[in-house]
Amino acid sequence: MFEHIERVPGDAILGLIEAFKKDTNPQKVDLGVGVYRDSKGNTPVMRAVKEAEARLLKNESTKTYIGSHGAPAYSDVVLPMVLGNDSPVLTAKRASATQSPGGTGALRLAADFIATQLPGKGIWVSDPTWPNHHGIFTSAGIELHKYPYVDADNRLDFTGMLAALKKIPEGDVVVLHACCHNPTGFDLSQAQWQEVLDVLSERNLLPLVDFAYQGFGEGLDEDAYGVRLLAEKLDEVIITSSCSKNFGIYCERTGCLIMVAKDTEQMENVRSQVAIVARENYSNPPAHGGAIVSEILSDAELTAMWREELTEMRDRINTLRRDFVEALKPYGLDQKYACVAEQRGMFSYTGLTPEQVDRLRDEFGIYMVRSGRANVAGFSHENLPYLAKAIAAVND
Ligand code: PLP
Ligand code: TYF
Repeated sequence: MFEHIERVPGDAILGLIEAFKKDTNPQKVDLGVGVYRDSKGNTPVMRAVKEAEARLLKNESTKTYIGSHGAPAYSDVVLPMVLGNDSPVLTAKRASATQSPGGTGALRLAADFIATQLPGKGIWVSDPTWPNHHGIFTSAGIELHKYPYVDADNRLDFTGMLAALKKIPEGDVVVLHACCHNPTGFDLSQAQWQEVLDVLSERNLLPLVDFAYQGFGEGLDEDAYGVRLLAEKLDEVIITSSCSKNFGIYCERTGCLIMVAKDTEQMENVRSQVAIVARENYSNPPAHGGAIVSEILSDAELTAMWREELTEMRDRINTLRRDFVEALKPYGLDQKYACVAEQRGMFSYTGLTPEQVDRLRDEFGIYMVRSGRANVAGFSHENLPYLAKAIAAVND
């Protein structure tokens, strides 16, 4: 039965982890997979998470199923985190939250919902986008298309993006990154979100906003600007939220699908269909990550501790962005890579070519995705001089 099955290459981003481990260069630098690192290169468990887990272990009384929508306590804290404490969408009771196995699980729920409940609708993703978007939507049977996002000079191509959005067939789905665009780091300004809103509204397009990095760009509320604008101004919005990065609970698989509908009645109809999609995929989501998040966000002391740690992470990344450009000054390359200080989130489209990325890996033990995407959290004040020297060498 299995004779004909071909072996296929693994995920290029995850493959970098293995290649990096095997490299014996003592100065090697990992700028590959999108996981936060502290100044020592570690991805530690956040203090607020440790404390929440201690409390959970002490108080947990059952491990029974939590239901297809997950724990109500989790929805109760995630909805205001994403939509805002005083959101009119919440007051109007037109948002439904379904706990999911990570942001990826939420994307899969969204994909299956679109495929079964909105048959024939195409989906539009930015070019480039997180490669998993392609796989998730096409494997659900949805026709995938791209809109431009970056120009040939490695800048946000907002004009091209908007022109393309204006030509999308009415009723199709448009995937937008809420903040910290993966892989480029180019985010929309508030004025640009407004222009996107106008096109979505005029052309009756359904936004699917992928919100995997809330708090990693400018702040928890600042990063939610676009999400909240669309949810408040449009009748229908799909949001996929992830707690993997902002709570550092990657392996606990903690995310949420938020469906915003025109009114409570329609929201409840949609919600009943999402429950079926969840049930047919994995029945119930894992409970632990959601329990950590609700423990933290329902306790003022833990919330303050978590916010402080998240701020530390964000500030570290944004400082490293500026220091990277500064480190390139002696080589006369600061203007060429100035975009790194302007981009936001974990990633930067540096503008390095695939050939330069190959040389950085082979000659210097510096690992990043061949598109030139670097995980900025992999920079450190120890490795910046080495990185700058290596980048200067591959620019000769
Ligand atoms: N969407 C984007 C753009 C991402 O970069 C990620 C990151 O890994 C995800 C979704 C999914 O995150 P999770 O690990 O929560 O599944
Ligand atoms: O883009 C990244 O690096 C993160 C992590 O199949 C990731 O989003 C990468 C690839 C993948 C799953 C997660």
